[in-house]
Amino acid sequence: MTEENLFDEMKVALIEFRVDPLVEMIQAAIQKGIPAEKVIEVLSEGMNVVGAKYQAGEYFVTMLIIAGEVMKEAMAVLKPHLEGRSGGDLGKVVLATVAGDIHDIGKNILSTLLTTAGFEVIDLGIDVTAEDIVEAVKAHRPLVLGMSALLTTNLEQFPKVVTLLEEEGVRDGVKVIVGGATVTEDFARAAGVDAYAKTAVDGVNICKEWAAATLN
Ligand code: B1M
Repeated sequence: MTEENLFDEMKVALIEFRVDPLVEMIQAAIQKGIPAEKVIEVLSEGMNVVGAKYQAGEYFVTMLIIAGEVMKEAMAVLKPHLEGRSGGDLGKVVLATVAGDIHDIGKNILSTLLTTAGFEVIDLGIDVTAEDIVEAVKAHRPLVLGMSALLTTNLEQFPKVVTLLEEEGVRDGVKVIVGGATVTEDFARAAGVDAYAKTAVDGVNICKEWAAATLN
């Protein structure tokens, strides 16, 4: 089977919630030497198809929940294969899914990748208010604040947090990065954050650049 065929089959297994074949294909991909990060990218594309099917009325909310569980099983298989180091010596990152939003799969992937890259991650979880996010920044003084949002109705939380960081006098001390399926570069720029990342891998690379600039 070619890599492209394997990736297509993986997406189909995810979309049809067939966990065992998906796990077998992930293991086959790893054995072929395909990086775990690439598999995450492929599965994320599969989740977008699940979302499109939901939007088209073909899938219901229960199916979104099941897809989320299948994705978590896949991540458990991939986690040991993510390249990494430990120690958190690249700096602290505070992460949160914004208020009103409970989507956490992308945030959790980012958290795992940041940890294996050498960051210390303080994960505030889901549905976190702007006030709590800013309190965490004041308490932990991280190098980076990362916010994830998947509902367009809740993207307004990004500028709200930025304004609050400014009001509390801590905006200059922290780099702010945002991401999530419905976030766009234009929206992120208008929200006053420092960076937008389309994928978790892009997000980690941006954080690494910031860490390097600070450590040099
Ligand atoms: Co919901 N959901 N959902 N959902 N869900 C979306 C987001 C949606 C786009 C589906 C659709 O209609 N096409 C839609 C939002 C529409 C919109 O606002 N424009 C939607 C909706 C409407 C809803 C509900 C309102 C449904 C309802 O109840 N009627 C409800 C809202 C609940 C709430 O939050 N208050 C809801 C609920 C759920 C579940 C709980 C059932 C489940 C989430 C389970 C969980 O997270 N534990 C779920 C799921 C699974 C999805 C879809 C299908 C998949 C999301 C996902 O996990 N993708 C999603 C469709 C889609 O995304 N296209 C959808 C895989 C994940 C790896 O991708 O999180 O984007 P993502 O992360 C990527 C990148 O974006 C990036 O890295 C990751 C990997 O590269 N990234 C970052 C993410 N955060 C980052 C932060 C960074 C950097 C990169 O820096 C800080």
